[in-house]
Amino acid sequence: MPIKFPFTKNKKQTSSQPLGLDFNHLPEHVAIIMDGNGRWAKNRGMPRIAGHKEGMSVVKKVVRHASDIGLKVLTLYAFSTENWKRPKNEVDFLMKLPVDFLNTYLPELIEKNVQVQTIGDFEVLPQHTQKAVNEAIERTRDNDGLVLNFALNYGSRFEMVNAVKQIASKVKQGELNPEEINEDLFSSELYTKDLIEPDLLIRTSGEQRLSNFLLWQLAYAEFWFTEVYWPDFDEGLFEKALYDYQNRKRRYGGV
Ligand code: V07
Repeated sequence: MPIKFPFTKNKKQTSSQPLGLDFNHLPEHVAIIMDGNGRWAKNRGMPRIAGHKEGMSVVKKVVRHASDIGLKVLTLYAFSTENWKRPKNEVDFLMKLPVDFLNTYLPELIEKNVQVQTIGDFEVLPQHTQKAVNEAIERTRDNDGLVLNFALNYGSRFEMVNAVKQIASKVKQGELNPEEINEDLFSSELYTKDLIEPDLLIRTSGEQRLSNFLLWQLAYAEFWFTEVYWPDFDEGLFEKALYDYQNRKRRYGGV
């Protein structure tokens, strides 16, 4: 299926002129905080879960686009360690979304050569969630296209504290000398040990915070924010983020 570039459907924030993306110099790893689903629903007099459901359709669109333009890694913040504080019905609904998503979309992920991965404390998720996601990981293990990395029950401080515990225990066992502790060793104890670092962070819905997302890994990333709620995000805005990223790089990279 031919893909038309650039994708400039969104008239609100993107120009109707071609953006002139340089497809040879895209970010390799894009991370997204998909915020504003509840507010999107509230503004329409709908329950919060309706916003999450709509948000899930946007995930499909963005994954398709990321895969089509040849991104290497897309990390999506689907559920944070803080999200357990939400009402039980909302948490239950959120935990069914991976099942729902994969029921309808796993064949396309396989067809597109996408590899599914997760970061976060996976073992405490409900069995049905784990089962669906594990099946997707299993069935896409040998794919070498886009890495679709879902942050599920993820918290960056928890991740780093665990890394410190691992390192401390190696020192205690005499397997490691404190002098050998460096940034690479620390990185190798994080969930993201096998991934390249994000080049670009996108957050929707007007919030400009990291909210405990990839604190270590985003050290050198560009940050891009939009007022648009996640259910209204689309390929046009995604391209705008990539375009702005390229322009920033050009300005102080001297390329
Ligand atoms: C979730 C939809 C997107 C907006 C943000 C919150 C709600 C896709 C997944 C998913 C996760 C793992 C997987 C396949 C799909 C998902 C949760 C929430 C918990 F293997 N969207 N989405 N998971 N939302």
